[in-house]
Amino acid sequence: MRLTLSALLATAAVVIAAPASAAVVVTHVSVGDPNTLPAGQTLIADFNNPADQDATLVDFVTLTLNGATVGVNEGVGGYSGTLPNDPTNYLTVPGGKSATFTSTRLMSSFSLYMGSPDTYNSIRFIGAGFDQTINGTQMFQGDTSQAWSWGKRINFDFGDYKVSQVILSSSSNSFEVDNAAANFAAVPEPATWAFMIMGFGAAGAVLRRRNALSLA
Ligand SMILES: [Ca+2]
Ligand SMILES: [Ca+2]
Repeated sequence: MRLTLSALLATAAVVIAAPASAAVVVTHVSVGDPNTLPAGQTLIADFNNPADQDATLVDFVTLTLNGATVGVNEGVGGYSGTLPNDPTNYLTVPGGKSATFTSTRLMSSFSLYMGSPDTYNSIRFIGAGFDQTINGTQMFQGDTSQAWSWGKRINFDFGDYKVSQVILSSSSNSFEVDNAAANFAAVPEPATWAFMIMGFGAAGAVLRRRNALSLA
């Protein structure tokens, strides 16, 4: 089989090319169910231990609570609402504060069980060449009830993009969430890397041969 340089470069371009679409797809995947996770997602944080607020269940994710609280005034009007069917502790992001998940493994989707929908809640996703903020109106799909009886798992799918940081923030009290989960992108197999390196090597060899021929 004879591989031309253009074919090799086309293959390389497909591997390297930046994804075309840039929209986070927001889906409400379950109602009133704190615990069921979307297929393929891993639980990151359950916020059940107020004494160890940034405890995470996977060692490649860190959580920074920039004024957000766990086990503080949960269900106290004016500060933190409640999450239906969830008797455990959860994360409250009050006005002017934030909470940041940072992962060394890239995420292809992320989800949270959320309560009391507020338009002033927001969630920001950051990855290589990617930075998108979803506001409360988008996140809760127009639901502005602020009802404490409202509880849904909301999933954020990044399409072809990969996200390494998720920032929850709110401009007023409060943004209440529990049981954060994510689908972590597969780490390329050694064989895949070997194939790519061989491909680049072959492209280089063709280039060198062409240069040698043109000098002749
Ligand atoms: Ca919890
Ligand atoms: Ca709320």
